[in-house]
Amino acid sequence: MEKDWWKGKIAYQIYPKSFNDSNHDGIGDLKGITQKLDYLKDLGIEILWLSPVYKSPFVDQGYDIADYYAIDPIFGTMEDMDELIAEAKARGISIIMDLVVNHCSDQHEWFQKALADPDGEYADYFYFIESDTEPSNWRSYFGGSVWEKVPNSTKYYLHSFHKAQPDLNWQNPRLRQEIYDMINWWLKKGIAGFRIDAIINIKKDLSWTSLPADQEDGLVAVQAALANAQPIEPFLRELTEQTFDKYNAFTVGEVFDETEEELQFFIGENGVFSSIFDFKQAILGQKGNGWHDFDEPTAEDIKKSIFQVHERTDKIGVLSTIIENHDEARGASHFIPHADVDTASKKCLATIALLRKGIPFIYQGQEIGMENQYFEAIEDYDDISTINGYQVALKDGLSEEEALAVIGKYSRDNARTPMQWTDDTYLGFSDVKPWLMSQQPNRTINVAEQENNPQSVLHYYRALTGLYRHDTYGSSLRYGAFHPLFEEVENVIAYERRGERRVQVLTNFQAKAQTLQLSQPIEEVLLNNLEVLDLDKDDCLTLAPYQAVVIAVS
Ligand code: TEU
Ligand code: CA
Repeated sequence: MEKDWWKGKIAYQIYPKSFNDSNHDGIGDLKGITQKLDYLKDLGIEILWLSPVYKSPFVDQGYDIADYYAIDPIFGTMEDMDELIAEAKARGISIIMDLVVNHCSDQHEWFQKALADPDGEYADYFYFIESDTEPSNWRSYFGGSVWEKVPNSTKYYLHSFHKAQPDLNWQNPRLRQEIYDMINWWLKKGIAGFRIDAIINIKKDLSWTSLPADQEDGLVAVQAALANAQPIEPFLRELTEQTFDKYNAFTVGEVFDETEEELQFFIGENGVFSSIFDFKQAILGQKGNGWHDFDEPTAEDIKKSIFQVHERTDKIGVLSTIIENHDEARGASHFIPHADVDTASKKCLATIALLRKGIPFIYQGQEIGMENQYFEAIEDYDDISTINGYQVALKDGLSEEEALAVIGKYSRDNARTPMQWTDDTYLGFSDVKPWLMSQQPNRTINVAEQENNPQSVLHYYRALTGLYRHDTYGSSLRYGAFHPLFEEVENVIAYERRGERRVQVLTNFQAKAQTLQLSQPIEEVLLNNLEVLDLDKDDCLTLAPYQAVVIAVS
């Protein structure tokens, strides 16, 4: 297999609990995914990332792993997994799994053994710290202290996320070896690589030094302590050499806030990962005080962010790009102004996202333009982070109604509801009540309807991914350089992909028309999200609101 086999490919993320239920229990499963592989192939998918399917108590929806070598029974069996890998492969689709090794579940055998003997060898798989009181004032990602008392002991253990997700001690060579063995076991099985969860958190400030509080609870976000942590490089270098390198695996790291230097280390020549996600657009407008303190991103913000990201990164390595994932609001609801959300604007957003340089990850349902979901009450939400976000908003003085509105916008459950296959009672996802569902799903958005509608968002996504396979222009879109165009024209997001050929992507991300003077004649129109093309004899192209046009120039 070629070294960089994954470059220029199109990826898709599945949230297994909510993709397709094959055995009538209201929970998506592996057989359900296998049944939909032809759908994914038709969509042009080449890499498939599964969010965790390992054995788990699901406190954080599978990101709390109780056994890395087992499939959770709600998803099926190891045979189902082998079948999925083989069937995907037969369709030219590589499967990557979620690698969650900053922490495991408190139900994992290692942690159970550690609890049984807080001074024994397994305690050293975790951070068990002797202390009269919490060793530091760090706040976990899901709220509250990162420290929890070890029962029947004078020690505390560290959890950067939920208390049911104890952090693993990467200082311990035995723990590291266990992780490498597990990774190699999966790679040997035939998976093509991993998306690597929360990986920057494996480094710790081992002096457990408290920092100035950033909120009234006296705590400080645990991220702040990463600045004083021991270097992460030796761990990741060893990880890669012991595992991924041997299998030529594709790896994509979940990395936030990387410095220029770290970028080199992660994805540069000799980088430890194949790629990392570009989260710069996802976090636009975040001010660090919680979901209730958030500025909505404008078209200009999005454009500046994308241009800056490519300027900074393309000379170093390959990014994986998203507009949404299982931790974010739906892209259509997040990036398009509320009044403008429709088929045209969704296609416009899709054009920008899929044709920019990098490996685009389409999140399940994005390809039909699924939007944020309505939940009536806080009790209807499942996600622990949402419940925390709600409490933080209340503490900051918002009314219950206001707090609910805020989480309605940013809750992770917006993206975690069932995939909408049909307009049936349970959306063609299941024939019984799904594990999570909005009281008022927008049933008009569904695969069955869009299959029959050539103007649909789904057909448009197929056309976009079809361009990657275009005989003449495909390779320029997959591998070509990224050059901003019309940077100074407000609310126009446009760029050229330049490889052997030149392809220009011109989008008007606003509710009013905008004229562009093209610098050369159009050779061929490769894609247009509207029926009209307003071009005069002097190569003045007037884009209608949310029009997206992809053209070839010589
Ligand atoms: O997310 C890590 C992370 O730092 C954030 O995305 C965070 O979970 C989110 O902003 C809180 O609202 C990864 C996974 O993607 C996420 O689903 C898990 O909950 C988390 O790790 C813990 O494994
Ligand atoms: Ca099921």
